[in-house]
Amino acid sequence: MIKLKTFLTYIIILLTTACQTKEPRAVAIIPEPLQVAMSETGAFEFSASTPVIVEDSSMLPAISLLGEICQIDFQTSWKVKDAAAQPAFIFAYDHQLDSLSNEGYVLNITDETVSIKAAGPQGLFYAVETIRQLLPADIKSTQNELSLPAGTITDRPRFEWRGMHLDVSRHFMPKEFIKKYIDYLAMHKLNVFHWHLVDGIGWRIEIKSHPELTDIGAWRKVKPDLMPWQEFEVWREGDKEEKYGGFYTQEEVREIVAYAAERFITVVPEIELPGHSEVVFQCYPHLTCKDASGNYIKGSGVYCASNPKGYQLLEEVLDEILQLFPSEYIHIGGDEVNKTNWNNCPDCQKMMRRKGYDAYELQSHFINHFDTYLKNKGRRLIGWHEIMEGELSPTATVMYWGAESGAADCLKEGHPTVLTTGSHLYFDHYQSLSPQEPKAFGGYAPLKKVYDYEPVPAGVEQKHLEQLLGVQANIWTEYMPNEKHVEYMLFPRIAALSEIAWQAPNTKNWLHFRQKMNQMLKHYEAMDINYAYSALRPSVQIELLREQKQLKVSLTTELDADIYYTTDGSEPNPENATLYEQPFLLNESATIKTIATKDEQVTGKTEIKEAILHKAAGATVTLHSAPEGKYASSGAATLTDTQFGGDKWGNGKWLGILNKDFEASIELSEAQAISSLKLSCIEENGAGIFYPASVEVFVSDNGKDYQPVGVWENSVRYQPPWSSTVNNTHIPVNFETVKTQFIKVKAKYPKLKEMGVFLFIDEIVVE
Ligand code: TNX
Repeated sequence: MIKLKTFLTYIIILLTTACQTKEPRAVAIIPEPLQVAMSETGAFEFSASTPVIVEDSSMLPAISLLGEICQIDFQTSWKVKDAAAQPAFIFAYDHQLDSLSNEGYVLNITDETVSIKAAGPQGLFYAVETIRQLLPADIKSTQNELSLPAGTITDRPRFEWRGMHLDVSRHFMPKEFIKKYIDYLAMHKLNVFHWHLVDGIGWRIEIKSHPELTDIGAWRKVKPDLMPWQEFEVWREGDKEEKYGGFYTQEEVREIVAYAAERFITVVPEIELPGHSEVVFQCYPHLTCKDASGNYIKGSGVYCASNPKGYQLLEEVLDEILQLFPSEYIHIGGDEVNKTNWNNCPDCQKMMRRKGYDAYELQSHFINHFDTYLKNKGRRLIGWHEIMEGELSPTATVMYWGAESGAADCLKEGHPTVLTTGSHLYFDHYQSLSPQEPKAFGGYAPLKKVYDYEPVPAGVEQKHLEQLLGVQANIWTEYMPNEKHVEYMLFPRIAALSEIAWQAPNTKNWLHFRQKMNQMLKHYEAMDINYAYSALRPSVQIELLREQKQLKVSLTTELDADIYYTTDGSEPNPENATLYEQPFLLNESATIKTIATKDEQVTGKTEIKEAILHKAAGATVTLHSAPEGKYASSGAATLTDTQFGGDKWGNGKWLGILNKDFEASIELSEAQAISSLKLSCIEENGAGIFYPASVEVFVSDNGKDYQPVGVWENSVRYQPPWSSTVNNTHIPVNFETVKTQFIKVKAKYPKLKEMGVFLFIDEIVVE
């Protein structure tokens, strides 16, 4: 029997094909080219003996890529103008194609030739990356019988800056992996590798004039049970603790920069200043501020802004950086500068008074110093958007990492800008809500959210839009100890990034992308890339049908997969479970267990979700304690909608009540016998979110006069150290069966002197 989903996929393919009259043969190229016109028939067949005709040695990067992809050492002939030998690959420059920019190309495939034309070598290289995707992913299995479908592809990128960042400070990544990373970027037609070489807990690049920076600063003490940034200390010769770290020698850096250049990738190095520099001060304590008694102030990770020695060290560092990196842009960090030290340092205070600065302007003084320094050396400064605080030099370029809603205002400041929008392009954030995801930074950026991101904000004048250089995604490695983990966070989201960065505006199409990803995942597999299964994990949506008192259950995966489920508590597998074809209804509570398969392979562990149809489901609730705006979810209705927020309190499904007791009353549609109320709560004490101190339940005959029926008291003492573990429970209040229509629940918050306290609640379960 043909599966409904497969059938629908056919229909989609037919429709897509029918709409694109010029594209009778579907091809799956990511990022989507500007124009694809495949012929109905015809193919170029080739082998190791097929000649490759080139004009000059500047074409070699494209040729060697072609050889690598096809796993063939092609015989290259030079400037054979008549191209008598056919079939042949013919690479040629065509300056008429300037309008496609240096990076665009025209790829024309016929039975006789593959003609690859571009205005420059970079375009030729990208044409070959497109060829990669016209060939089978598992090239070895083709046994050298290779063929390319006939047709013409004309292409050029949307943005000139198509970047991918990697933080190697929090966790060090070896040189060989950096090269792989560069290959991954090139494969997705990205052209900037932003290498975050310095941060508070590790200096990762050899500086010959200051060897301490890596002799000491590249190594830290491993402290069991602590995150690397907690109580950070460098490791020194003789220390007994285990050490962690690593750095790149200048020779290795040169090798990487050259490797990237052969793949048309500019390496933009980042040397953090004036903040995020704790490690520097463990090497050179005298570069921090001194307090009024002349003691160095520890802890804020910021250079003393009135000490010329700090500027001098950084200039000497930058002098070496400029020798190693030909990039026009040099990234100087500039984010999250803690200004407390400056406000407590008599010398910085004096300087601020003398110049009439506040702390923000002092920061600008620091940044602008290096803007001038770099400008005098023929380069440009780029920094995180906080450098705009104070009075930033107009020549500085900004890298924006705030939420999508702030991007327009950032552009209106008038600086050249790269958008690394934190709400969408932070690949250290979670890719799915499944408890199977490894620990990540708090945010949520699943594949489709990344894909749907449109970098050009509405309401920005053309003159400011012209300053938008492009887009970039960032990988911060606090929670990524090794390369495999970085790959997990990078893939498949890098594919979505490449479409945002390259594809012509307003032509994105999620269904088309979803279909193309089937082929791209095969490429990732053939390359042994540890891509995340997040987009192939079933997610369970439960909708309460209030009238019918039923639950409607829908199962989805972001990318194309088959989903199997059970509702009787048994473990699902493709043999015993039901193949999901359409939403189904539940008349009572059930445990829904799901798995997905892709190409017959199960894509992860079982996902389990409780569907709870309780007596207050859909009942009217009045919330007597207002939630905080950011954590208001759907207001009172959240509490009886049978939706559970899961283990991420910031996902918009939880109500967050700050520094007050929680109180809500429920009116059932008619009087019912009840004997328990469970308050579904989440805690993360380190984030100020606690379970209540007590929960009390009341009932009433008239909705006005309430009698207490049961209470639950928390036996835990609220005491630091506060854990950053997230727990999620249903706090039970059991009582003698009572028939009632009106229920009230009060939850007291624990009052703590040292911090604000949140209660997070998502459902009141009445049974
Ligand atoms: C903010 S984005 C930071 C990084 C962290 C990151 C974690 C930016 C310029 N600074 O230091 O690693 O958040 O998401």
